[in-house]
Amino acid sequence: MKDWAFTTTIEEMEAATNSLLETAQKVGADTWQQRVKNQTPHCGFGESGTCCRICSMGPCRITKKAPRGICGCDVHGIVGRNFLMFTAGGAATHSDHGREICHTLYQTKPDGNYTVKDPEKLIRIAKEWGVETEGKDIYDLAHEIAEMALLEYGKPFGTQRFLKRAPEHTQKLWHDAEIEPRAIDREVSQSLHMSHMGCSSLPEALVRQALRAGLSDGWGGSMAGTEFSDVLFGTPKPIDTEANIGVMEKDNVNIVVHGHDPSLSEMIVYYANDPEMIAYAKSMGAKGITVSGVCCTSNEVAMRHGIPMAGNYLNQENVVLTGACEAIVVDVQCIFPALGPLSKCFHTKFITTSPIARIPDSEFIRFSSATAGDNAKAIVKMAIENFKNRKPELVNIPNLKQKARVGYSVEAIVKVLDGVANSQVDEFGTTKPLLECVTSGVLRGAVAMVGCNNPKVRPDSAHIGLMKKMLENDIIVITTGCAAQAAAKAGLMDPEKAKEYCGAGLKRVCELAGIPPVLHMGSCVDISRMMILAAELSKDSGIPISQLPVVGCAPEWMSEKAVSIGNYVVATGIETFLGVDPYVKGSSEICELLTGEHGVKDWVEAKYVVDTDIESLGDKMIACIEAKRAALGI
Ligand code: MSK
Repeated sequence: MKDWAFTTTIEEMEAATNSLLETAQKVGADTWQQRVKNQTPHCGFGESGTCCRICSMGPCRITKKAPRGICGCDVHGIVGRNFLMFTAGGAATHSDHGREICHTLYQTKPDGNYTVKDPEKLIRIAKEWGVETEGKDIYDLAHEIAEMALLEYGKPFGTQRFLKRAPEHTQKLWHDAEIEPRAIDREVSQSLHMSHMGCSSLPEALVRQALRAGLSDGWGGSMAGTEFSDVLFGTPKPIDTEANIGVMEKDNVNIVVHGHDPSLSEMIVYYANDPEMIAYAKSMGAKGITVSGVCCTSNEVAMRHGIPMAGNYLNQENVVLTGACEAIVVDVQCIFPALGPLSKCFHTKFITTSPIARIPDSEFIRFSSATAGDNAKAIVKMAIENFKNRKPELVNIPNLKQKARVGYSVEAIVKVLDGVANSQVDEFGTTKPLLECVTSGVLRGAVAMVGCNNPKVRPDSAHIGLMKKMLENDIIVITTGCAAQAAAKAGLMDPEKAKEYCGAGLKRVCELAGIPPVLHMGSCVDISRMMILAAELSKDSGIPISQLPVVGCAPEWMSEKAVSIGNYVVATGIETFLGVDPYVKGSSEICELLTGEHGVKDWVEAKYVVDTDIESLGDKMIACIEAKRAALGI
């Protein structure tokens, strides 16, 4: 076992949090650590998925004495419906994020708030969709493609356009299993229809629709979110940044962006760098302006501008507890309502911006693409003017940060790995160098590690522990979301330091390509990038996705979105390992369908593995990768 001397340990992160919790106590602030205690133990019916409250005859809770709800639904139907509703919530959320991005694309104009930053990508997608591009103005094309993308949400006939990106083998599996997603809104809506009182209670039908709704997210709404964010804001390229709470700066105005939609944070970043705003901050006694981020909004601006990452999901209260946060500006998703009352204990302005995320005790500045510049400027100004209200005796920014190289879009990965082997590359590049590393055994395989934090798991310990284990075993890690930020905070994205902890093969690849062994691929919607990468690897090798030595893992997941993600990753043929139970253990039939050898595995050639013992989860992941290698004879 290596001595991970250069990384930031979980203990150091906890010590930093504890010092912030002392401030919380001083000012009488409520924190999630306390609320977890108040909520423990959790309801056993809820945890096993056996509580039904979809009509007003109940709620019905299934026990040995009462094996059916009042309508007669058994435990398998109840657990299955709950699982499907969870998925629909996640698919709706990710996809609606994608829809907002499409609307923003529709608003682009040469001198507007939003412009087309990656015209090549736009043209590539247009060609893929059979749209004539020759001689067309790029903004006319942007508007045409945006409208086509928006129609994917409600088209009356046909299936999602992006499905054609999958290998033919995968497309056939989806077709045969009848899980090809049609219009995105239709899949969400049909999921809620099926789980309504008096509709489906057949486990197989519920799980099949859960996969279909998940696919409408991963190969529909999320993919639109990612692709058109790239068109709007630029396709990420490797860029250096820093991560952990110490990126906030004591003498500067600190603005923290939090949420998911880059349309807002891009503008905040732009105006925070405006010389006029910097001069204004100086006139207010600050040395400058620091924008940092939390959750996926942070990933978006880190990948494109090198904006530092202050923390992930369970760190969102920490940024306020530093006493040095002038404004925490949020858009949508993963935002604790607790930030309202917490901010009131400090001078912090808690600014909500979206009609989709209205939260008590916040200041609401409605953000829209038409007025984006003015909105962002007003927010930055508000933060600057709040600097003077700081209480110096409450300021405590723990000195914890690590360097991180981020920005590994599929395009970037293909490009950097081309330096490792001398394969021929076509116009858009190829994954062949990566495949050569895997088939030769230099790399044993890859893990896509994604997802949130969850107080049920010691924060970040599962992400970081599993990543270290993979690196030592020559397994490269690709990551998004809060898992990515966990890696960055620990130092696993510092190419110089992290390579020292890899097995010999992975270390060599990292040195030759100048990459860290844990690759930051973006935010939650960017898991669609991982699907594209898997599809390209399969097409370039002729090996079905399910046979590649690649697995997915969400060891600390918590949100409905994560269940939707899990469903589309599994449905894409990638075995997916969870460290938190998805509220299904109350039904042997649903568990069998999701984790057995003859459920979803028969339809899509992959399944879930759930193990809350993280060490054992890691062993199973490695065993799965090695078994796939053995089956391929490599
Ligand atoms: S932000 S969904 S806590 S990864 Fe995408 Fe993090 Fe999970 Fe939110």
